[in-house]
This record gives sequence, structure tokens and C-alpha cells, in this order.
Amino acid sequence: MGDSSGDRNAADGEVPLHRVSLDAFSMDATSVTNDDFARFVDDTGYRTEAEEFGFSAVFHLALAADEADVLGRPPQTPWWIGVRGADWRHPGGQHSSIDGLGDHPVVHISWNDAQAYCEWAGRRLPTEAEWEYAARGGLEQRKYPWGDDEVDDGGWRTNIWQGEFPRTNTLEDGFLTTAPVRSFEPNGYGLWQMVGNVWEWASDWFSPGYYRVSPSHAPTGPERGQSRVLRGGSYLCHSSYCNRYRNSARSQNTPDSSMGNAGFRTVGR
Ligand SMILES: [Ca+2]
Ligand SMILES: [Ca+2]
Repeated sequence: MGDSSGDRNAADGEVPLHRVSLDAFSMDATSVTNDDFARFVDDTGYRTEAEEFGFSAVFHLALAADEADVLGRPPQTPWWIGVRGADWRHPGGQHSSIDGLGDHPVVHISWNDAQAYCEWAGRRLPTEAEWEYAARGGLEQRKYPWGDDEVDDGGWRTNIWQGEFPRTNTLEDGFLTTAPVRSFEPNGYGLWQMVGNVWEWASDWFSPGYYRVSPSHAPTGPERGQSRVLRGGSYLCHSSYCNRYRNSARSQNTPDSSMGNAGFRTVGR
């Protein structure tokens, strides 16, 4: 577990490399789709945190809302817009829908929302260690789920960003935002788009120092924290901006945050 390529982001705590053993588990072949999530909502009436709060974070080129519904642009990352009315059914804002996107990953899902889905489904979120083991697809110390070839060697391997981030996406992989979950090729374990397409929540609290102290068997993350782990990168990743579409890359957000490029997949015994 950890980065062996040297491409790590120093602040993210991708090292030290360490050996981890796990108990057997099964993992969804794809991230949870809009159709999957709709079954949960139909069954339970669940309302996501984005729906409760009344807004979520939308990438600027995906915006489909009136200017009056634009709540703000963070100065450091002005391509992320707080949009009133953005939620899993309206990924770009109130003028968007998920019609025709049933097989796309559900997005605008907080960690807490993902937990609620897992409880309903009799599943759970993967630990960070389970997620990385799964992403590697049986290959040891490789950068990507398919090995060490770059993402565009012999055709695009997953859905990330091409062009000049964040303004011009040349769409060489075919997708500005989400792609259907069974796009490109699965890894050696039959898992699709572990890296790219959408970030995926893991169950652990995030700590950049955790690998220095984590147990070698079935680590479950720090006892406490402020933010939960996200893994795998998204359609916004690009080597120049966010090279986190790698097996070992780590990110984080608070458990009530939702974004148009983050979803989840579940595991079971
Ligand atoms: Ca793309
Ligand atoms: Ca992914």
C-alpha cells in the first residue's frame, strides 16, 4: 500500500510504503449508479444532504442554473460553484436532470448519504486499504489499475480531463463530466473506473500521518478526524492539475460535503 512511482503529492501522506493484509471481501464492479440510488430513494424517501442544505458544488462548465442560483465561487478554486438546487437529480443545477443518465455514477452524494445507502443495501463503504487493494487489480506496486502505462497509451484508459484545465476540455476520452460506469476497460479484478470518472468515498477518517502508525492487518483508519477519505480521482483530474487518478492517491472532504464529481461504491463480506 502506498506510492511507489514517485508521483505522490507530499501533503497527502501516500507513504511510507507498507504491507497490509485484509480479510476477504466483495466489491461492486462499478460505482453506485443513478438507477441504483433511485431505487434506494423510492424505497425509503431518503433526502440527501445536498437536498436538505439546498445547494451543492458544481464544476463551472457543467453549470445549468440561473445566475440567481449561483451562491459563490471559492477564490482559490473559482471553477467550483456553489449552486442552489444542485443535487443528485440535478447535477448541474435546476435546469439539468439525470434523464438518460441511469447508468452514470450518482454524484452530489455526501459520505453520510453513502452510509445511509449502504445501510439500506446491507453493504458498507470500503476501508481505504480495501479500496486500494481492489484498485490494484492484482498488480503489485503499479501506478494505475492497468499497470504503469500512461493513461493515454494506446487509447484512453479512463475518464479524466484533457486540454487546459479548467477552461478548455478537448474531450479526447469522450466525456466532459461523468461517463457510464461500464466505460473503458475493467481492471484485473473486473472493477470498472476505480480511477477516474468520479471520486469514491472510503469509510476511514483521513490523516496524512496514518500510514506511519496503521496496523498491518485490516486497517480501518484513525479513531477520529474532520474529513473522510476520497479515492481515485475524477473526470476533472489532469496531470497538470490533479494527478490523483492513481492507485495510491488520497484526498478528503468533510462527511457532509457533496460535489458533482464524487460518488461511491460498496463492499460486503
Ligand atoms: Ca473526460
Ligand atoms: Ca472512480
